[in-house]
Amino acid sequence: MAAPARDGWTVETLHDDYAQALREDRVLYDSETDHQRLRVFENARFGRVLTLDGVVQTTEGDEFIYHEMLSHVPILAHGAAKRVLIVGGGDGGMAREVLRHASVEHCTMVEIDAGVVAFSKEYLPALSDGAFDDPRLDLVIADGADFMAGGHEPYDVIIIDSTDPIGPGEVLFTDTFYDHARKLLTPEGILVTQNGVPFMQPDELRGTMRAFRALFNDWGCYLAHVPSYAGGPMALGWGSMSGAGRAVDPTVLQGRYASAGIETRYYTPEVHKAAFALPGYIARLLT
Ligand code: AG3
Repeated sequence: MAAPARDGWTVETLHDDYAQALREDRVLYDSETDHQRLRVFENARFGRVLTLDGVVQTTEGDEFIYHEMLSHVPILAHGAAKRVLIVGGGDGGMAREVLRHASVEHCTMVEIDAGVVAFSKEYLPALSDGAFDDPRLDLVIADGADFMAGGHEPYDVIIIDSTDPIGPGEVLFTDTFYDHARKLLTPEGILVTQNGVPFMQPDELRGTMRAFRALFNDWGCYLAHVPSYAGGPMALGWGSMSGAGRAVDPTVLQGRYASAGIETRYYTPEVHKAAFALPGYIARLLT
């Protein structure tokens, strides 16, 4: 049964037994693209909120947490990432954070929905903050799964900035997709994924971790607290053929962070290391 509608509020449709509601102070956009229903409204606490098919994707207020943690953690753990691939991420927030690293020479972003990109530039310009004009960015409008299956020069970091595994995002959670991602990584390369909120969506993380165990030498997940992804911390998957990235020393991370010269609001080298500490109920989903 869907959560009851409330006038002037958006009630999220993601979970069966629990829903968050956000007041809509002003609806800025509401329309159907070829792939999904897109809405943007304004909320006093979160700023502009983007929903796809009734699920909160990002908000101006707390997007920094998710985007910083899915970009700086693998990039700084790698230490010399030159080529980065983003799958999804049409709002441009992930590309913005990736391109803050001067060491990144090339960033490919594969987004299935051209509508999300065009629309985000207009209604959520703070998200991309000029990233779409960066000459290092190569925007490809294609199905991420098809792109992955084709031959490409390998990447040092691959970031899956997906929706939940419902609708167009579903293929980004399959074993075949992860296997293709693995083959597209350099030997020290790192794959990171969006795996939902494990308290509410344990199977989403369990499924990805089962696939990672079979594919990667070093695998696991780390956590970030994003208020608008309600229901507990969000799990971010980690897969690599090399253990070097995850084992990196805190002092090394501090040095890399300092020389990258980027200012962050959630990420710190200490938070980076601590994010891999898993509460028991989440650790059990990995066994
Ligand atoms: N995509 C991740 C949305 C996941 C929402 N899931 C949830 N609340 N369990 C974000 C796209 C931002 N670039």
